[in-house]
Amino acid sequence: MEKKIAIVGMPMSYGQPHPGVALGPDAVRHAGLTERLRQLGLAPEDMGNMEIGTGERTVDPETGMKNLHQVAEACEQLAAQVDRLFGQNFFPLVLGGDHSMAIGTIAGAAKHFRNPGILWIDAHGDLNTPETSPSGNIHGMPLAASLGLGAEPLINLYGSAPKIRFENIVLIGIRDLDEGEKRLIRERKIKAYTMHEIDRAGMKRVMEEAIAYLRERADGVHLSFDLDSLDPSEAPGVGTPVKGGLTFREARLAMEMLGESGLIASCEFVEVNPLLDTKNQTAGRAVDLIAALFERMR
Ligand code: EXY
Ligand code: MN
Ligand code: MN
Ligand code: MN
Repeated sequence: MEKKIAIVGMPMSYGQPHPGVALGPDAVRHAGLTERLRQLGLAPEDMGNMEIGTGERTVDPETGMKNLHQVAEACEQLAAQVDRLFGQNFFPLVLGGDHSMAIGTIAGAAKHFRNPGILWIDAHGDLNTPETSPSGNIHGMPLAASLGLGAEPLINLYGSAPKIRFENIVLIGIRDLDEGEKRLIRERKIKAYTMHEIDRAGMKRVMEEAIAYLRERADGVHLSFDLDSLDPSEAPGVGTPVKGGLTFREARLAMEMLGESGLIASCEFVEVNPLLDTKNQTAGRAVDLIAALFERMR
């Protein structure tokens, strides 16, 4: 790969309730990320962790949203950092942190494309709005926010809404959707591959279709990879595990095919929580998948 990788840690935790997810970026570093990338002949530059406020946790009495302003502020900073790294011709590799951070990553990356695309690999849709969310947790809302749906401080941060178009996203691995998310996928005809479809067609076919779909529409694709897409037996260190997930081999094949596709311009690996993990296994799988993505990148 010609571009240099910039590693950015995003110790975001305000999007969900479990302590420990802010330690995710360092857990992935301890699992040997830079060493693995160096073995591939790459020379990643580690930019360290973003600074996140330590303000008290809040609940908006009207909408039930949790820590709205803390999330928005941190995402704004991340967007600026990702924007800057693109400007310096880096390939941003962002480590999370809870998935609410994707609002920032996508806002920064979207500035650099006419028609940005997103590949969202997750057990969840992350398509809730304050109206449909059962929890008020913003890590269940980042894809909706990037599409321009949800609270004003989230949808308009670092540029006006929407950051991406409905027809430019593909979801893979989903198996736990709330009613409002199902409705949105149906009504807006969002391209989504559930575990059922992966079981029937196989990951090879699903990735071929997803890659062809995005190649036709987008001029740059951001990969947002939630470790809870993996089966909890492979990745127990996540805040919202859902059984019946991807095997490591399926996920690795997906990363290899994506790397080969040459489509991906930036990526994030999120929701690693070492306090919920067993022997840092989930961070280890994150490193394996990141290596599989870059190993085949042109
Ligand atoms: N759909 C549920 C909610 O909105 O609360 C759970 C969301 C979990 C989101 C995560 C990490 O991908
Ligand atoms: Mn997620
Ligand atoms: Mn998830
Ligand atoms: Mn649910």
